[in-house]
Amino acid sequence: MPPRIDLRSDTVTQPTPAMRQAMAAAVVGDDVFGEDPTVNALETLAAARLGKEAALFVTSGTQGNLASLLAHCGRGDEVIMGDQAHTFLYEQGGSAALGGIHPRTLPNQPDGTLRLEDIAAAIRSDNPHFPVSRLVCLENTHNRCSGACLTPDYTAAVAELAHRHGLKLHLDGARIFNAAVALGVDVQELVRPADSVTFCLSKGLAAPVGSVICGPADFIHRARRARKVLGGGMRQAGILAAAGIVALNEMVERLADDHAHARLLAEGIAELPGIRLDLKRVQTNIVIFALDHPRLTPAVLVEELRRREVGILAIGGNQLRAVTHYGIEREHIEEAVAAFRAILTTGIG
Ligand code: TLP
Repeated sequence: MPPRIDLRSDTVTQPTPAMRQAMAAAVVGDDVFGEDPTVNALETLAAARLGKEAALFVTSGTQGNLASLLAHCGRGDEVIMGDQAHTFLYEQGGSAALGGIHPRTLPNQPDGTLRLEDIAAAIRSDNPHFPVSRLVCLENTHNRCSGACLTPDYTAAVAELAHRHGLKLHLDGARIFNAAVALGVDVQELVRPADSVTFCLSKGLAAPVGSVICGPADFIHRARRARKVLGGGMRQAGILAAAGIVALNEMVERLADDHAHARLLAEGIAELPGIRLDLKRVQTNIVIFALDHPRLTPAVLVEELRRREVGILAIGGNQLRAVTHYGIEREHIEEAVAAFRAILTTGIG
């Protein structure tokens, strides 16, 4: 049973009633033949919304990033990315395992950026000893960096640097709409500099399944081939795409509520004994904090919260993560804060 107040991830959202209705009513066809009208409608909508030429519906964020990397890079090519990037840490090294793509990691700064000078220094010259630098990847918002937002200016500066050296820029925009809402900018501003972007329908936007890759038509053509070899050629996938259309049309503005709830949670626990949390770093729906408590380890805190029907994740070392999303209301956050307080203050003071 999942915990009643499930802050482990925004991937746990349930589809909305409007999504279930749209799914039941979806007109479908064989998408591998390009004949599913609902998938086609989602792809057209997503491309227009992000200001890109074309789009491709994929099964997951992981598949979207991998198909994008396979479409940009050949075997032995090098991709530059952050050492805290989801693609580096949490996607099984799929681009190396399946694509022979060589990852070059650079230190992610706490704000999710890579230093421009680090990127410039990592780009290889033409030398038979070296792999060919082909691609830079950024992540916005940055999951492992507390949901930090990359700005349009920063993204444009990285794109300019990459393009000047003949590299492309891919954006893992799993939560790009969280960044757009938090920064108060049109999502197109955030993705314009990038050659390709993957965003997720199944995180804060609450669709049950799926992500979308957006980019130029020739790139999407290659990504479509990559999706097929990865086993992602779905057939009557309009059932799923229908929920994605509702997600894009109805679920973006409400992300502001998730951000307000994350802030409420962060403010509620920041002063509790044993918690180390920098409130400035909470910009969107992700709260990452460290536990340094005389009596509790992260695993024990997770277990104690769970007994009080609150779910969070231990993410390595002494760090923990809580994520707000559709279905989590203010009262849930207040309950969660009370649970933290009861656990952390017992036997102290
Ligand atoms: N992130 C999940 C877990 O895999 C850690 C989560 O709970 O946050 N890019 C980013 C930035 C992500 O956060 C995720 C999922 C993905 C890609 C992959 O998406 P899926 O889970 O759809 O493959």
